[in-house]
Amino acid sequence: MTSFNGVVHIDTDCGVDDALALAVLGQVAKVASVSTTWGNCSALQAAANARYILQRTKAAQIEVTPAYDDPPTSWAPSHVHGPDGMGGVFHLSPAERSRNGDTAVSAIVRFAERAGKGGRLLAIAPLTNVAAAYRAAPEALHSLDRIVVMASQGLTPRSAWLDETGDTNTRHNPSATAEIAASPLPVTWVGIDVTRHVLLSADAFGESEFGKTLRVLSKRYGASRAPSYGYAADGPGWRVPAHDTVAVTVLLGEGDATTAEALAVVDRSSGTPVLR
Ligand SMILES: [Ca+2]
Repeated sequence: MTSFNGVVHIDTDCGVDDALALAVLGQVAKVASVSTTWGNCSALQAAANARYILQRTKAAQIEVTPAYDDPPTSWAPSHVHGPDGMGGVFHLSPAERSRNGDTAVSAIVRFAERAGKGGRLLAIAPLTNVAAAYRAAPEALHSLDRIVVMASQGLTPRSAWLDETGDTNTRHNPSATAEIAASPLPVTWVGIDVTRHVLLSADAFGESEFGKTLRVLSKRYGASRAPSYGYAADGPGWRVPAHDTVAVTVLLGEGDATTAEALAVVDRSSGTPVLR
């Protein structure tokens, strides 16, 4: 499936679509390390969620390091992902802080220093950790082969849909996104104007126990998205958007992304920050 043979670090706020991306990447790539940040849920909750998913893949032994910074007071969990980020399907308790004092930022920097051109970073969360890692060790992050970010929108016309549903990762931390967009890092942006068109149906999950679990998880999420995406909430027309998994395919070299060169600013004109 993949043309990329190196190692991968994943930075995630492990919600439902992150879970599917981790499940795919954990099976087909060499995942070296994982860090979490707040976004769909808290960073400690995201760590518990990511561990739960990765334990069912070939990446079962991989260290998951949460950030310890709390979300801003303006943050609240979305109704789409629920308080635990996974729609309440698994009832997982948040992870505990790591005893060795390691941080999400140091995990990213260490990965970049070790992997260099043999490494790719998948960022499927607000860019809080990635921007902090860049500030701490810009040359290390620049040495990576590629950083694939699920955020932004290409130069398609803005829409009411984007204003309402759009670029969650940018919306949660626009200054971190702007910082990475303005950097010389080797970033490939996978925009929501592309990922929104990749919709999975029930048969995409297969009939393994893990596949069935992911289908249950995805079905609730998909149903909650049905009104804004325009598919059926139930029955054979049921679908679920695969945002983060599209970023995985780009990271693995299986497809091209929205834009790489043209974007640089966060558009705040409607009150909904969007990278363009
Ligand atoms: Ca995410």
